[in-house]
Amino acid sequence: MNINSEASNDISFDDFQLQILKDYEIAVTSRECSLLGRREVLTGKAKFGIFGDGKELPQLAMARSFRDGDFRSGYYRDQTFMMALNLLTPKDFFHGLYATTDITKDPMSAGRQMGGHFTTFSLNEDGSWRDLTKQKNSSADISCTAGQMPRLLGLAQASKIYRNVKVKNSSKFSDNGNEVAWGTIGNASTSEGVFFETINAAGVLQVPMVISIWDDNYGISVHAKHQTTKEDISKILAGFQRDEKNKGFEILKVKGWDYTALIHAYENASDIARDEHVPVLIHITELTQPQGHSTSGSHERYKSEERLQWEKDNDCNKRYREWILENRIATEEELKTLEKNIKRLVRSARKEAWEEFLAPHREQKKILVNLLENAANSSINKNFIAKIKNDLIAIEEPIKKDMASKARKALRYLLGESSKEKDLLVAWTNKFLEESQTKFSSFLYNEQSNNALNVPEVKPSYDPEPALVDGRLILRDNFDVLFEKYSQALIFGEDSGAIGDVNQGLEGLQKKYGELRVADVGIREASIIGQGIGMAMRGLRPIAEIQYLDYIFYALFTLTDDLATLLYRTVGKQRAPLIVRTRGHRLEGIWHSGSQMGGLIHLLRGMYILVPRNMTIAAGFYNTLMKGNEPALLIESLNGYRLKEPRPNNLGELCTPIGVVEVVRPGEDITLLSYGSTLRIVMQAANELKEVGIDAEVVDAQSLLPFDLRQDVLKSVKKTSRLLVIDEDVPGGCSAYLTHEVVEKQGAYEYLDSAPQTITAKPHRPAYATDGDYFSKPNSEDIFEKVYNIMHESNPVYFPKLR
Ligand SMILES: Cc1ncc(C[n+]2csc(CCOP(=O)(O)OP(=O)(O)O)c2C)c(N)n1
Ligand SMILES: [Mg+2]
Repeated sequence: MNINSEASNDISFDDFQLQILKDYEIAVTSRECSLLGRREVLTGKAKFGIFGDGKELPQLAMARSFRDGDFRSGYYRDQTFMMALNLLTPKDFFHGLYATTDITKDPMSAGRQMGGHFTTFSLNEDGSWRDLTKQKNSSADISCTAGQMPRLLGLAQASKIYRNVKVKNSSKFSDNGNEVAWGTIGNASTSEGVFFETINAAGVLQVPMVISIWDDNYGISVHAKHQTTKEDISKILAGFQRDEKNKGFEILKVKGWDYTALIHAYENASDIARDEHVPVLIHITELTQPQGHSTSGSHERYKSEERLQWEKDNDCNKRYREWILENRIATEEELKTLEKNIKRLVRSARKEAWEEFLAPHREQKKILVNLLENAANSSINKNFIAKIKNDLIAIEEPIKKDMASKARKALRYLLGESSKEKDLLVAWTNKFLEESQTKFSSFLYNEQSNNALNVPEVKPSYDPEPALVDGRLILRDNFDVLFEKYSQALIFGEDSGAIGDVNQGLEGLQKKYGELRVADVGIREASIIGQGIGMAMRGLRPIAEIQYLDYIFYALFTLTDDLATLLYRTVGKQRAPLIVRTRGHRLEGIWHSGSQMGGLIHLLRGMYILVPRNMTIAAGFYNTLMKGNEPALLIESLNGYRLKEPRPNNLGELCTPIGVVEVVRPGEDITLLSYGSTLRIVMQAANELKEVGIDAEVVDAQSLLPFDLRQDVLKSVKKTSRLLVIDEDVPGGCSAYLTHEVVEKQGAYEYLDSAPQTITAKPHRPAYATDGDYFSKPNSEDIFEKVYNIMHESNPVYFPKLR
């Protein structure tokens, strides 16, 4: 549908005039920030700048239709939208540019993200939820193009859930599902696969999502002809348009300089999405980049003279101004006065922000100069320290690094001396480093008391003669209790609904809890995770299922860029307690035996990663996670669903502690640390080793992130003096991580009588069938022989050579 210019008919003409001038004021303010922002980078005050110039007008229209409770999931061009909603002031804007590490000054990320990444607070200081229905919400941006798409789907789907499922205590999150999730994306970023994946999923799910495409014909220097078939994204998406017979999208196309058409389109989109829960796509064409893509280059290098001239003539702010004059909404004189005032206001906001950015640094500088002077005067290396002090004095606009570096270098000249002055310098340095480090490193994980790590253990309890049942039944019955207990819990994945997952761990639960809470979804891992992230950000407790661990890589970018960094990049102001359920480790062949734990534990810092060896422990982990607030990846043992386990009588209640290892077999001679499916093989080898007089202690890591917070493995090594880590990842993968944890972090090297060693899978993928497994993954003979050789090396007489 092409939208024609026509005034919105919901408000009076006087009000409309006022609105127009207010919008013009915001457009000019935002533009002035962009222009000055670029200068701040070019003069060296800020490191990088990417701005919203050339995209002002459609964002004003979007802001007009955005209501309390709504969510934005967008990208770095959206400063005008944020300003229109009073969520970003010019001063905030400059603080973001300078990277001020104070959240009250840079509310977007306390300096952690570059400018242009927009956030609102979902959480109070104590970690409790704010009332999200009483504020306008922006989910925290990430830089990765189209990375905002998966989460957008979940933010929209939450409304659908709240409208159709009875969720207890949901008043802070939704008013009957009336909230719209608003996405924004650049034209070139629609080339990403996840854009198409998400669009398709939103059409299938019919969720209230309005996605705007800011089309300026370029993605940095690359023209639309290299990006988009027919150079026209709405044209090629036309097949998604809904009609009388089929559900789908409403697709609108509007020119980015046409104010009335924009206002009309956004009102229309808002109504369709909000009332009908139909997704809407708005293609905004003819946008420009007055200053090029970012501060990293100039667009004169790659745009033709004609294009540059066209952009000047069609700059949305310029055309808006012309339209205001043509329609006599204001005079030239009035606009000039307005523009002059705005210039002054933005300049003073910039000045104030810069002064505020520097103020705490200058204060610390004064203290440090004093300390250095006193230390110099009391030292035999007076001249060297005085030089450092003078160098610091010469830095007029100091940053933290200047002070940290100078203080630490000065201390080298005080080696071996002892004085009160030195002690004071040491104390200042330690405190300064600690406080500064916190500003950059806090909130990788939840630092509040509502953390799953604080959930007390509840051991499984058993009837006197418990039934031995398939592992999958333990999971199923545990999920049953969870869904009963938590009305905000829901699970979805490929085959998770009607058949109750590929291993029947959810058998019958869709019938009981409905198709929205136990749901089948398309084959689209990235947006499955996105669904989970978005819903978790709106107070639901989703469990997103990735059918096999081997396929998590199709979602890995969303997990690592979005979910794992969310708490960190918002300095604890937003969270998504999403549980990712999957199954992995050895089963059959290259694509169903993955145990790529090294990759995952490195890429997913910020999440918990749990690898239970059986389904009772897995059930306990789910229960613990539901009581906490952290995102987690839980990998069930793929070959454990049909193994018999005694059925606990406290399913839904038992809680496995996170970050705690379990000694599964006590022993004296060597510590065998393992996890997951491999652990069963380690146990078999340990029993066989007993026959040759080797008494191995077997420890199940269970929780890789975090690992062994009580340092129980160290206790084990203190007793055995030997350590072998066994897993089925590649050499140097997770086994190297575990060895680092035990030997270096826990300090076990002091107690070792033999070199710490690892047994892993081969570096290639696991080959098919039983022999493929035997020769690809560690087997019990490998473990037996490795342990035997370690013992042989330490006592060749008692343990003669084996082969
Ligand atoms: C996944 C990913 N690939 C590449 C980049 C580098 N990059 C940043 S912006 C950009 C161009 C985006 O163009 P478009 O989507 O049209 O947005 P515009 O900047 O034109 O508004 C690229 C390639 C990135 N940030 N993320
Ligand atoms: Mg573009």
